Amino acid sequence: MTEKNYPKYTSAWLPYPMPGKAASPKDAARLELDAGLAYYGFDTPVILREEDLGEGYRIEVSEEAISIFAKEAGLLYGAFALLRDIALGKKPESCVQQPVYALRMLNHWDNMDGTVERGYAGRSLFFEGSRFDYDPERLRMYARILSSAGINTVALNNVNVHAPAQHLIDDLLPEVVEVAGILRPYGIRLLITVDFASPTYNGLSTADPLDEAVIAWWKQRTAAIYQQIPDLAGFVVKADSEYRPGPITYGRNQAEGANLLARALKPFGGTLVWRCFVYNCRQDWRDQKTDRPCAAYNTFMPLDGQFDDNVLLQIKNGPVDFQVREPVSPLLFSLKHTSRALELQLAQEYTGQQIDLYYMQEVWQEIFDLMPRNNISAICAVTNLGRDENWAGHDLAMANLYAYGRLCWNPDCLGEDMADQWAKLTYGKDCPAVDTITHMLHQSRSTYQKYNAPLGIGWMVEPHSHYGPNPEGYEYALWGTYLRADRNGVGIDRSSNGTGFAAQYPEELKKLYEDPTTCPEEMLLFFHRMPYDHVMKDGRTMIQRIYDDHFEGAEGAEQLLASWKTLEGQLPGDVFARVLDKMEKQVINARNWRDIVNTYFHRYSGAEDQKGRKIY
Ligand code: GCW
Repeated sequence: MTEKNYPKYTSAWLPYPMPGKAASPKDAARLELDAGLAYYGFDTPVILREEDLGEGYRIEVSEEAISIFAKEAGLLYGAFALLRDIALGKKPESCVQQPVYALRMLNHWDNMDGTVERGYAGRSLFFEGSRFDYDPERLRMYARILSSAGINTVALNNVNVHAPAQHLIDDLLPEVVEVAGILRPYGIRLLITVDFASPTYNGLSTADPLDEAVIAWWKQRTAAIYQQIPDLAGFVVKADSEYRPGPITYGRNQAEGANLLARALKPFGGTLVWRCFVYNCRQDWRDQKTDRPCAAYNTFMPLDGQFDDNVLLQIKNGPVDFQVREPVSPLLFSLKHTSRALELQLAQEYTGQQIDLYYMQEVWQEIFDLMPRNNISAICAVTNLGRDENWAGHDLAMANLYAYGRLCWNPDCLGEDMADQWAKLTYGKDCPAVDTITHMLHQSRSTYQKYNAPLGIGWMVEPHSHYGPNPEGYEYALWGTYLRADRNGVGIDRSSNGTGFAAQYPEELKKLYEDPTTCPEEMLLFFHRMPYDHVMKDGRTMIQRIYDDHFEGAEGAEQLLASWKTLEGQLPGDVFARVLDKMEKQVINARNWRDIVNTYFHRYSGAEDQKGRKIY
């Protein structure tokens, strides 16, 4: 199924020639080592030795040789780690490594018509025209890139299961089997995203999770799938969320729905990944009691302890929806008897759509600073990949994929500068552009946040597309996304005097967030409704801080562009030109955000900018 005129792809951070087809992870490890060691001019022999360390590996370095002890995918992880050190100019050292999380997942939101929901890197890598359509060679490249960062599980199809993707578990299964076969030698396993109502597309009158015929149907179907794909990681489900069917549709609760599928998967060692993104998406903006961030906790906490042990509740990092600033979801702290996966979003839906630069390491660092890493047992991210030549649309957005893979392997890597590593691996450790690129990546988040929705308020985006400013675009909509700005102030009181959301946190965090004087200022308007003349810690009024941030943010975008322009001639011409194009667009976007947000609040507050800058 090779696509004609398929473009040539960048090799991401594995610059040496793509080795031939591997039959097994061990085989892939050998081929990668042979190609990589030759490319980096490293001549100490590297020997692969079998030892059962699960997915982990042990490296032993002596004068004469380097040995990697592991089995299967562990050998590949060891090989990639060794090659990484060599590429970064580090002297290989003896070590033992184990991944912290067994499931290190990517969710593609790809539809079989070839579109990608919230995709900013071209069309689907896997589908086109309502069928599978991919270049097998490119899927091998994809698999080795993922595996070299540490990712081991992928779901190809969107959590919103659009036709004909509901047939991936029956009529289209043979093609899923083929993809599984391409990914397997790189240690990558598949998850299939299923539609909770599947039995009803197959002759049953209901998908009620307690119905005997439904239970039997899932058991039989799951067994048939495992016969074809014995190493399938399991199923992913988005249920009772944004108009998707789920147990509530049939008068049952989330645990009853999840356990139905978990029990079908259990005999085969499969995991049921069940998303917690459940909220009322038909809220009336006049309803001031319902508060969307409270929803997931309110739905799932009462059921803690009722989920089977192979259910993994997948929880978005924030309680709303991947906004530019959100606190960590309280569910990640509170569930005690149910396994949890943290869900991140590499696709930059609200963070610049792979036009604006937005490097995420700091975001994740803040999550892990608050949340002990054993609060979760797996990590998942919505991918930022597509058919674009450079995989992620924006060449520099690949830094997020790299850092993400490393994070899933071991969050301790957050202590390393993964932006610097990524730039060195991608462009060569001696490339003169590395320092500037690393600096730009580190500047990118604060720049973007400054010109975006201020102080944790979120939204303010163009409805549907979610790119660019539209302060009241969602204000009177059904999605529970309100700012409630007026001439006196802005924000929602989520303390005990308000919606009570802050009380979902453990005591210490609750106290911190409840009180506007201790609440981190970046999240002030998430937790509190504040007047424009509220005095911030540095003595500025809140409105002045909003104005200043927006002017600084837009200037920051201009500086990023200026920095990039200094790199002409230091990078391949096509890379330079592609990123230049994105950065020019980012500057326009940043100016729009600056002017629209400042004007919006100026009109409500009537406050003048103390520096007399132009507000419309
Ligand atoms: O934020 C919303 C996105 C939807 C997405 C949904 C989800 C896949 O705008 O596009 O649907 O989140 O996470 O399920």
